[in-house]
Amino acid sequence: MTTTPLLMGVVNVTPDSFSDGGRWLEPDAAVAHGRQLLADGADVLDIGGESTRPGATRPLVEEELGRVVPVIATLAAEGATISVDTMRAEVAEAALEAGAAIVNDVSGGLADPRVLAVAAAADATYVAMHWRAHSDHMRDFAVYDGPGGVVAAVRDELGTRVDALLAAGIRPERIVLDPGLGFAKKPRHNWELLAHLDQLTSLGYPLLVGASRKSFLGQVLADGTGTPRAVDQREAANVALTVELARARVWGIRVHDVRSSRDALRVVARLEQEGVR
Ligand code: PMM
Repeated sequence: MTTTPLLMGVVNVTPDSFSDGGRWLEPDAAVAHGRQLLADGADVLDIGGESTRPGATRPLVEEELGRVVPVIATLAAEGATISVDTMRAEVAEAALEAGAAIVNDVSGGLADPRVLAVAAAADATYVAMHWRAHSDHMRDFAVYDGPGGVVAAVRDELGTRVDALLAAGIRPERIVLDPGLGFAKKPRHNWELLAHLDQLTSLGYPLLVGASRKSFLGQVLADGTGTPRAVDQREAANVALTVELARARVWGIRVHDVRSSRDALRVVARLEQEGVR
């Protein structure tokens, strides 16, 4: 039996995302990009209208709605499984009405607690990511001095979010957790979390992980002068993580370049057929 994780392809309908801001802002461009990601082997399209890059300011809710809803409606009508990347109840509700099946909330319900009732009412899958603050000041919250460091803190804080999700009526089988790489985390925090995902899995819920193009990969690939590798040249490192995440049995992997991670997952699955692990 293979246990290939789901591949979630990112469609950022934003002017300012760190990796691809502005490229898919027009609805037609976003839809075309989504179709290409599906052709490349995406299981799910994660469509978002708010950039969460460090320092980003928030769009108006009307702007966010206008960016994502038409794109979701078109791609969902074509049969795609859609996740909406939003922290707002209003956007989640409109996205679910337009055909989305998953609410991917990077704040785990902290930014707008009403999102939990929206997900519960629709019986949607709900991804709760570890988060401490909005992007304009999240760097101030990258402090993990307690016993057990970042892994224990993220585990505890996600556990508290699970309590809130269940209290809001989200069914346990609809819950997915995410360590939130890069969100109020320094590079070493991201690596520690990746090295100890088993401690998060022990909460009893599937995991989604997004490392694609993030700055901690740029930093590990820095040149001799310490200059980080450019955003568009981090893909081989990301694919290495895709392999590791598959072997760690995560539920899903969030990536920008679906084709390369799909290829890697095929290799992992083929080796599993031979009895590897
Ligand atoms: N990262 C980003 C946006 N949304 N959602 C989840 N669940 N996990 C993540 O790690 C995550 C996310 C930031 O990356 P982007 O700006 O390239 O989309």
